[in-house]
Amino acid sequence: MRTRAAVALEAGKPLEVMEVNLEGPKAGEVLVEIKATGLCHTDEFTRSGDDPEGIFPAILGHEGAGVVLEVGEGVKSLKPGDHVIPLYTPECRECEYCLSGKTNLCQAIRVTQGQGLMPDGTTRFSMLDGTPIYHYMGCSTFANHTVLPEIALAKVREDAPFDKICYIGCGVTTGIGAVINTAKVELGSRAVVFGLGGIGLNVIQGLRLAGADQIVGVDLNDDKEEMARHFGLTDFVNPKKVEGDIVAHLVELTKGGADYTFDATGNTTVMRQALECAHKGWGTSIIIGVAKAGAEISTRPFQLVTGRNWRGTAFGGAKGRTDVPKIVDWYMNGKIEIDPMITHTLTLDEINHGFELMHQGKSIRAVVVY
Ligand code: NAD
Ligand code: DAO
Ligand code: ZN
Ligand code: ZN
Repeated sequence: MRTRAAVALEAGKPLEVMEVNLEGPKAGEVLVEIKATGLCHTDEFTRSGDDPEGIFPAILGHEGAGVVLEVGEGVKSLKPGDHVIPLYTPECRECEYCLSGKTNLCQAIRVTQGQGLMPDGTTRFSMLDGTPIYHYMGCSTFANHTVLPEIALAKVREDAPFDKICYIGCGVTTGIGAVINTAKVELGSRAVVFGLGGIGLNVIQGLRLAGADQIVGVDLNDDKEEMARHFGLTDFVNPKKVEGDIVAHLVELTKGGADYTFDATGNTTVMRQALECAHKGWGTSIIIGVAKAGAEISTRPFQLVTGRNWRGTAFGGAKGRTDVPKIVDWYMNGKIEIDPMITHTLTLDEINHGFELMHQGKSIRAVVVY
């Protein structure tokens, strides 16, 4: 079949909206009509050329929602008409990692996914002249139709709006999951969140859900404060306005250091600050942000000797097929909020404008509706 897609032809160039070929689903695969997709910072990381593992030409996008149109041989858990959210972290429920109960990093299709290929080592997308187009994070939601392995699709309820729940495919789950699955924040905790963008705001609503007493947000952009307060922020700090050391300021503000801190900036200097403002003896700092290629983190080992913990999280530690449908329920039942964070709705033809809004710090989430 043919479908419309925004194709990343080369690193650093705007996406080009065009017709592409899409082969039908092979065994264990599913054809999905994507109804909406969010634009995440990680798509921009790859589009811009900052991602050393970026492969081109590719169809980016990993934060989608849609409807199953066709299933390949052997697919048992999904049928045409089912509503689904693509998962860049699949859940096969059979590999050593899935069975460990200790991680969400299913490895069943890891190698081919990282190469921009389907599990059989080929692509389903191609240009009209036959040139293969690579998949991205196993999802490629910047195409109106895409093919995914069955294990990379979460089946969700049918009354949930696609233009909102697409955000659960990355940002919402990453932020809330970092709090609940990775940090396991307790009632009454004090927390500091660095970066109040599409991920940080969801860390904040996760902290409110977990019953944190103090939620400090740190951002260079004062405009981020108002939305963050809506989601549960109790204290806002702009480092540019702090006289002296930001770490000392945050330790004092949290009365000795935070129980939990989160980096949602991707900046390695910030990651160090986040670790060092965690409480001596027990504070845990979670890295969510994806740093530039080749970047390294550092601190004095004594920070760890004296009881601080440094950890990271991918997709908020969530097991996609199990946890994502529950998060959709939380949204539909009013337990979490998404709508105010969807600040812009665009057509596929306007997708490059979405990346401009991201750069200007004007959007939290821009969503393309097909
Ligand atoms: P965003 O651009 O919407 O938000 C980043 C925020 O950080 C902005 O508000 C910005 O003003 C602020 N900021 C930048 N530098 C800062 C500094 N030095 N001090 C304080 N604040 C600063 O980005 P996002 O979509 O929220 O993504 C955040 C990070 O999370 C990115 O690195 C992204 O790639 C990563 N991410 C990780 C996962 C994961 O599974 N680990 C998933 C999705 C995104
Ligand atoms: O299993 O080795 C692995 C890696 C899984 C990829 C997890 C990526 C999560 C962080 C990237 C940001 C996603 C938007
Ligand atoms: Zn993302
Ligand atoms: Zn697995």
